[in-house]
Amino acid sequence: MLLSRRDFLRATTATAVLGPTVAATVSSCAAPESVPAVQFGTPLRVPPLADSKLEGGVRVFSLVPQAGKHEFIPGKPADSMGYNGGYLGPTLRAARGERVRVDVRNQLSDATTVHFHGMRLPAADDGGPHQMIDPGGVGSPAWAISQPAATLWYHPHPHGSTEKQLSMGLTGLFIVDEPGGPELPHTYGVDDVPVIVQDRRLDSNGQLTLDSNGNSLGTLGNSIAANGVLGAALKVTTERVRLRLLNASGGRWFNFGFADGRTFHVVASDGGLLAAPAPVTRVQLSPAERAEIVVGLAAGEQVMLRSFAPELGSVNPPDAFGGGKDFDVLRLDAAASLAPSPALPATLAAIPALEVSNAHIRSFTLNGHNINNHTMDLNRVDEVVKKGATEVWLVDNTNVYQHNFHVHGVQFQLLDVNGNPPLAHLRGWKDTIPLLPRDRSRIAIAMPDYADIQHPYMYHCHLLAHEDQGMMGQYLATEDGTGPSKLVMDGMQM
Ligand SMILES: [Cu+2]
Repeated sequence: MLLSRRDFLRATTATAVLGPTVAATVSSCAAPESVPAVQFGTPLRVPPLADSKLEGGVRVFSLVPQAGKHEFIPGKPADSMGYNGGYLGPTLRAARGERVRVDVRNQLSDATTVHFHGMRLPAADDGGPHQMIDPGGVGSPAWAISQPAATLWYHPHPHGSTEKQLSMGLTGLFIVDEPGGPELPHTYGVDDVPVIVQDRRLDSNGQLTLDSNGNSLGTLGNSIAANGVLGAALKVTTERVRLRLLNASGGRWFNFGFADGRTFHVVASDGGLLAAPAPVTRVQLSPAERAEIVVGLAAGEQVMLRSFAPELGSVNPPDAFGGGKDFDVLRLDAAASLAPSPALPATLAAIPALEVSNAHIRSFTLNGHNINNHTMDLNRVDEVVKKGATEVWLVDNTNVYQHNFHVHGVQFQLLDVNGNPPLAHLRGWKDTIPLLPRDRSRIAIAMPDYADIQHPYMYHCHLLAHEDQGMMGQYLATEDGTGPSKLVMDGMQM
């Protein structure tokens, strides 16, 4: 399989045309002269837990997307966007079985949506590109939480400008709790700490910029932020700390580990706890993927959470495609004495394998920046599934560089990658899978429990530039698995 002409042009733009010197800065960490070297030691900011109120048994949250300012570089406030503040958003938190509603009041000057990534919920409440909220407008998605404890997240999904809105800071976490789970560190902000990792492209004035510089992956940042902080440090006061890692970058992949090579344990994937803690020295996350890890520290030590050059298969040249670079992310500073932590449980959760012997099988080919040779059409229904059914989707990346694949409204199980069983930390519930060059992966999906003949769910590459370019399709979940090939437009704000 050869590069398509378009991919070839993108690839050569990043290298041959610009020449090696410029190409090196496309994905360089140290680069532009404009961004000062980062000193680690700034306290990690922990997103506040969102306030909520109970209204007739419904837990109600309020999110206000708004423009603001955020200092990545001290003394140089950047124009930014956030929820209920200038950058990022509060952490929403609710338990399995609860009914929730999120009141969204859009104070941006652009239309937006709030998509609940990884949540099982009705398509009309999913916050995809059909649920646009105009400037000054209000949205009130509501649903019952019906899934296991997990680190989910929320972000905008306006078709064609998702990369821009996320890059400005519109990102937050939604933690689902489930009573009676295994004993893991769970004190928010103390030994259970969210870490939203993003590469940001900053200019010499500390302003956020979008500049793909011809790069096929979209904008690759020259700075690495943890919860919006460059050079962040976390004071650790317990023997073990749980980090909820989210790769909220537009196109960059991270390959997390510790500078001293220590072993740590992955305890949860995108959609919840693993069956058992998986000991690793690296965990690679493509954009939108999450991993919860537990790492042990000794009193008084410092250790750096680092992203090592990601393993991107045959991608070449690696720099132009987001590889080839190490980044320091977050320094862990252990206190002189540490409070005891519970031992890691031997087992975490039951994850029964989805029964796939009679499953309907669909194929999705990622070819260039399209899926099955279609780019996104907001009016076209690409697939119709039966609500509650189990299906097997075969996802085939024919490109010579990486993509990933996210399905809205569901969690799924990765069955195999090129015929091989997935790595241990990818064997739990997932909503986004990485696809290295030429990867063919099979996933078993428990389809949504909600039928709706009008409102579709999305599936797409979560590299935001690709998504914006239309590397996305739509599926309806209906009572009997049949439905129209065009959407019935009913009250949609397009
Ligand atoms: Cu892609």
